[in-house]
Amino acid sequence: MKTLPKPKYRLPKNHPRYESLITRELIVEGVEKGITSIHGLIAQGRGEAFDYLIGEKTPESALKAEKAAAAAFLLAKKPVISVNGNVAALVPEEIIKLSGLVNAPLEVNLFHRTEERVNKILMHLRELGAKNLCTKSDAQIPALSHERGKVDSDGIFSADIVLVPLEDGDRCKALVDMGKTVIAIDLNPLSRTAQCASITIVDNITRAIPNISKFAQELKISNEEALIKIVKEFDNRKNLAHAIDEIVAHLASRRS
Ligand code: PTJ
Repeated sequence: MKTLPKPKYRLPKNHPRYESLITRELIVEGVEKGITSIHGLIAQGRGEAFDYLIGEKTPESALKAEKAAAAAFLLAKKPVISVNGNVAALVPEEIIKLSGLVNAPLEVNLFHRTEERVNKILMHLRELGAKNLCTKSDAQIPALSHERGKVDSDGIFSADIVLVPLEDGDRCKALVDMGKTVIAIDLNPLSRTAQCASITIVDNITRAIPNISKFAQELKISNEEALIKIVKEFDNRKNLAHAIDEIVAHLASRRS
């Protein structure tokens, strides 16, 4: 069961934006605990704006991508889940569950990296029961000069599949250039990460991670051939175009 933060102000459960306010509270709490970067507040605001545009529910295109992501994870030889400060604040229990289901270790990889924050996030994940963690930073992603380039040689560096939730940057391209399959979760279908990932999930991470876990549970009994078919039939370009069409259709439906 998810531990929800206790807001310092009164937050009535029947408030029409209760869920959204609780999500904000999780990010604020993350910042106060030193887990989430202060820039994470801005990222959350951007995410919220795009969530409005998709109607604050998982669109069909995202469900398709979430299913393809689950199949890709089940086929992977060495999958890794990358964790940043927003992910650690919003869905820590959910990524630990997914990590167990698809046997993918968690690796903390930060844009605004400080050793103090890396250690706080690791401690936070361990306290919640995470056991499968990649904790070294002994390798470097080629052609990526900023702090996100520091990775674990047994984790992201040698992974065949990497889940990169919530980032808009050049790491995705660098990982794709290394020959990896990159699964991105990003509410902005136009971000650089969304555009260059192998499988892009345009959905809120709070819905996307439980959905991937649900599909992974369902697909666990499928044979390899069936999983390969799901991944092969998934076309990221087409699916991103579908996500944009869904935004346009949602906006049009609100015009009257
Ligand atoms: O913890 P750090 O130092 O690694 O920093 C993490 C953040 C997220 C602050 C950093 O990566 C960053 O600044 O990211 P950006 O450039 O703001 O990009 C974040 C992307 O995630 C944007 O495209 C947002 O639309 C998207 N986003 C934000 N919140 C969510 C989201 N996507 C899915 N679910 C969300 N809740």
